[in-house]
Amino acid sequence: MTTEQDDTALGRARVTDTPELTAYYEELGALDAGALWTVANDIEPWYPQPRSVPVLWRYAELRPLVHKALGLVRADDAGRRVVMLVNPGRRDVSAAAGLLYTGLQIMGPGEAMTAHRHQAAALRFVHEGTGAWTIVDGQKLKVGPRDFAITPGGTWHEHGNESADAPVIWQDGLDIPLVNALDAGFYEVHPELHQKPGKVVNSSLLTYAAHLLPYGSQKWSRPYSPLLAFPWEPTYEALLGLAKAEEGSPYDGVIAEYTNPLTGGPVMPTMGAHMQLLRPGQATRAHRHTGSVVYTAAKGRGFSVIAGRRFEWTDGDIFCVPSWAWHEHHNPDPSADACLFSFNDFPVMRSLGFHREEAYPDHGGHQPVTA
Ligand code: GTQ
Repeated sequence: MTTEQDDTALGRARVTDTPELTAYYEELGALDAGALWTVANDIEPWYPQPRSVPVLWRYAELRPLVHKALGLVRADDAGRRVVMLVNPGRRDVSAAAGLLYTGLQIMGPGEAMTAHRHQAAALRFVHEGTGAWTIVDGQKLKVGPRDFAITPGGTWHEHGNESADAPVIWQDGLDIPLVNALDAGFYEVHPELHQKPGKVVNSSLLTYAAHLLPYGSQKWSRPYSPLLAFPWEPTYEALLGLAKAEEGSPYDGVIAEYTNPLTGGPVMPTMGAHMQLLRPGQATRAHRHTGSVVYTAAKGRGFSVIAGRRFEWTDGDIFCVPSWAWHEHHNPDPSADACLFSFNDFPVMRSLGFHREEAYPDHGGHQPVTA
């Protein structure tokens, strides 16, 4: 089923145009109708045909342009001051890959954005700056470099930077293109423009971070994680521990998912996120799966081979793996580990029964590199 087949096969549409048929298609078109066999092979491909292509965005190249936005637009006017990363095959929907959006948001010292909420879910991965905060449904979170935080769909949120001298740059990941593809988008500005945060900062971390389920947590009935922030240090510690205890995945190295502590499942119903560690010198085997992934090099350097192309990455670089593309990750450094943060639409794929995965069959699990 997944091997390449061609559309001359019996059972596939193979009608050649004639003047009579062309006239018939026009008659149908005039009634807002059409003949299935003219599009059947395109709308029912043998296997996924993403319009997204593998792309790598270099942080060193984007960073000066992200900084430039600070002087060009005021936060109040822009709403959010964000440089989007746009896949050349998905410009029409502002997606970085598949139906996932990503962008680099910059906030100057002392800046604060206004509060809003929308159906789209958001997540943040901090690239630089120590002053970032966000208020999610009245709960203030402070986040630093390499921390991960979520703003689930429908929650009020506003962001800012309390540093006196340095900007914050964090990466936003949203399911905006998915929500729009399903015509389910709503957006509201907070009636008072700002929330009144509770007194306790990082309260969800204080509540849930110790692998203990606190009294009262059974009452949580929302479809997302009550734990909203996942700091880097314990995440990295956990991966180092995991690397001692387990071999990990042949395709991803030492990989762990950020989870909802109440369910063990993904943090939000539409997007999941992982942190993975590649041991010194590790080369993973290639595999492919349905679902799109946006990766951020969080530590170290290495390269990934995606659909036969080699993409070199270093700290801060962002790259994407479109659905069903073969991919493998390499950390050629013999003395240092490398970490990749990533987010994905796997929860959607799994809940709809669309999840599929297969291992690369040849060459000892590695793709021939063509570019
Ligand atoms: O922070 O709410 O990059 O609504 C794009 C849309 C960030 C946000 C983005 C958004 C946000």
